Amino acid sequence: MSTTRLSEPPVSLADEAQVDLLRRMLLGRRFEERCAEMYSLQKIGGFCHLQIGQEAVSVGAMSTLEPDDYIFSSYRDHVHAITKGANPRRVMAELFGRDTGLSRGKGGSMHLFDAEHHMLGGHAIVGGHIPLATGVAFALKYEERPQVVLCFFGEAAVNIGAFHESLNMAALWKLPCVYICENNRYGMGTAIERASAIYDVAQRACAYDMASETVDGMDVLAVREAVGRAVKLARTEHLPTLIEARCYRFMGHSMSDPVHGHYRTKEEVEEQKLKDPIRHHFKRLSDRGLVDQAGLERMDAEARAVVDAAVEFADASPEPGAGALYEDVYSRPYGPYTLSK
Ligand SMILES: Cc1ncc(C[n+]2csc(CCOP(=O)(O)OP(=O)(O)O)c2C)c(N)n1
Ligand SMILES: [Mg+2]
Repeated sequence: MSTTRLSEPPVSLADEAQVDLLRRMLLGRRFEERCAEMYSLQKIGGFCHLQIGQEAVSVGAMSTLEPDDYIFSSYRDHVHAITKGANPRRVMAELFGRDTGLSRGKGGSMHLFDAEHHMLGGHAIVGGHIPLATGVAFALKYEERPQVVLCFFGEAAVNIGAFHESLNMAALWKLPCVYICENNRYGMGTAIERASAIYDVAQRACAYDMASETVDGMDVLAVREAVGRAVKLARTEHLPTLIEARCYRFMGHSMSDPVHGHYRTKEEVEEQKLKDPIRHHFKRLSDRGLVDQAGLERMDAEARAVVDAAVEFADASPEPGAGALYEDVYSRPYGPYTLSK
């Protein structure tokens, strides 16, 4: 039994769609930069984990999806939610704890949910959402639906028991789930080498005879191609895949952590910033004459305008009233959420 590299050909992408990947990463980056600013102004409370540096994973992976496919994310979820279609205004309002937020301000940064766009969280417990994603994949197959599930998590989650139980079931029952490990090398301040018996996360799939692939997570097109192959396998044959996207976060673990702390050097962070996925993709596109500096600046201005509007909307929104404490506590009266809805 060995780790398999999937053999489907790359998913081709029109030039305009390649430019769109740049646009989406830029929006994610600008959104997160404003989150950092708003956090320091105490507009955002609680925890706040930024994805700056890792945008190629969420944007590349989700570019392979149909709008009604499902995703799950960890607490580092802002860019995942926006890329899946959540309105940036409602995401920012959720971070501000306002009534107009995605979950009416009750979830906050780590628990972004958007049922309309099939974004099923935002989960703060490391690895806790992996069985949930597996369960949704089971439901999709059981209900003979064509959708697939993408489940994003960090590399620290692969040492959690639920990860192994989920991959075993997904392989055994042939479930349409793509497990995407965003391996940014650190779980808080602990390097993977200090926490894991093996560092090659994709190898874990061998134990379940599951297809797997390691991909450069700083390259949006490489991510798109790898996830595209896995999504096709899930959709057509109901087969799961484990993807390891090797990436790097440029910020600290959360807003309460310094950028490099004692666990990594300034030099390491600076060296990784040279691989900035946005700069890398822009260079590729400009070398091909698809975008020039002026085009990039226009796109940037658009992204900043969306984020400005999101902040303005959130700031002007009311806080939830006291009565909200008693609302949305129980699910609908006819029993659990059903995908058939
Ligand atoms: C079960 C559980 N244990 C510990 C924590 C505390 N914790 C929060 S984030 C984190 C690190 C997770 O790292 P990783 O999975 O690599 O994701 P990243 O933060 O790098 O995106 C830990 C240990 C938690 N939230 N849940
Ligand atoms: Mg990590």
